[in-house]
Amino acid sequence: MTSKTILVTGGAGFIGSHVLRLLVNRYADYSFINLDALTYAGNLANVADLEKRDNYSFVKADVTDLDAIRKIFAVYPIDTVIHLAAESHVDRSIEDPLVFVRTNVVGTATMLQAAREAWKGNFGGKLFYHVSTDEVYGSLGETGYFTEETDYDPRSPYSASKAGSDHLVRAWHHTYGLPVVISNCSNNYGPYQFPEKLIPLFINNIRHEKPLPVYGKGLNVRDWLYVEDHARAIDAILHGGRVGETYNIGGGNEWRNIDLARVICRTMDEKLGRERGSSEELISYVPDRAGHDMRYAIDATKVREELGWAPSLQFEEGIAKTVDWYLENEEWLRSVTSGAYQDYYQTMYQNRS
Ligand code: NAD
Ligand code: TDX
Repeated sequence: MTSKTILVTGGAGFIGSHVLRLLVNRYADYSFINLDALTYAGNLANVADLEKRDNYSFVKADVTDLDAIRKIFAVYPIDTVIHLAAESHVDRSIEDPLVFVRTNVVGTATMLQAAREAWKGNFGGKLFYHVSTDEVYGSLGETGYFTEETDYDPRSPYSASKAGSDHLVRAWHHTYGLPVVISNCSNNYGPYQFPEKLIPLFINNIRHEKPLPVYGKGLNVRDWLYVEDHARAIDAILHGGRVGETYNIGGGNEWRNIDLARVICRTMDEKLGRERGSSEELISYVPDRAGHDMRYAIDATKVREELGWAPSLQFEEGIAKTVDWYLENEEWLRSVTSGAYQDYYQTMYQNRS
């Protein structure tokens, strides 16, 4: 296998840290540069186990800073970019949309332009891999699935900014010939996810016997995938995906939020030795998210048939592993939920209680 120098953006975040862990361990002859601005969502503790590895280094930089990105391309012989850096939380995008446009739209254009300049039309062996979301396709009713041909119909500032970034990636491909690949994945869960997202938020709240804020009637449906399975799919696409193509990745694992909340409650009762049913009493219905997409569901036939990828974990197993990890890593949870997180929680949930 030819050696590679891979720039991973957003590698101190949730999914990026798992992608790096998988690739750094699997490909000793590749070099990895983790580029991250270390926003509230980025945490070097997420990649502490990689710090001393010979094939890994970290650079603090902002993806919207063209000069800084140019310098990184000038220093390292980068031939592959895996672009994950983004603002990723829908509720924050409703409160503060402009930072999503800046990071997700301007940041992606900046990365594309810096790669294009550095590679100077010499695109052999180069790849810009853009990591995106199923939310770009909009919202489904009770039936149907998102395929790679589904029209874009983003409805939140977050999903619109990710859709914008996907369009820019395709524009750099069609206009300048930049070799690109895009994957659009469903909801991820697992260790190191910031506790603003549903699953770690509920685990943390149950731990502290705080209310579990279920938006609306809890009937919205998401397709959940264990984060390590997403990382494996990214590896498969990195090595076997066709340039210019899009691949949808999903768990084939749809849950209504209220049913998912009950699974988390049951698992937590068992793990904490609490009386069965006690965590469910914490469920509290709160006013809905503005513009709340009803259902996401992915048709992952293409990645399965072309690249032989499939999720490896059953959901109950994935949830049990996730709960175990959060309970065993209370210090991590405490460190990310101190300080600014308290203000976030106050602002986000005060009008909902
Ligand atoms: P995250 O919020 O946990 O991590 C984002 C990372 O990007 C953080 O380390 C943060 O510091 C960094 N970052 C933010 N702004 C930056 C900037 N301006 N410059 C450099 N770094 C910056 O996000 P995540 O959940 O790991 O998502 C990673 C990617 O995967 C995103 O592009 C997201 O849209 C996509 N995605 C996420 C999910 C999911 O369920 N979490 C599903 C599908 C796709
Ligand atoms: O407190 C909550 N209560 C609640 O009912 C929170 C935080 C969420 N929810 C609902 C909203 C959604 O229907 O749970 C569902 C999941 O919410 P999030 O964890 O915020 O994820 P979602 O909005 O579906 O988006 C996620 O999946 C796609 C990621 O955050 C995105 O980055 C990814 O692109």
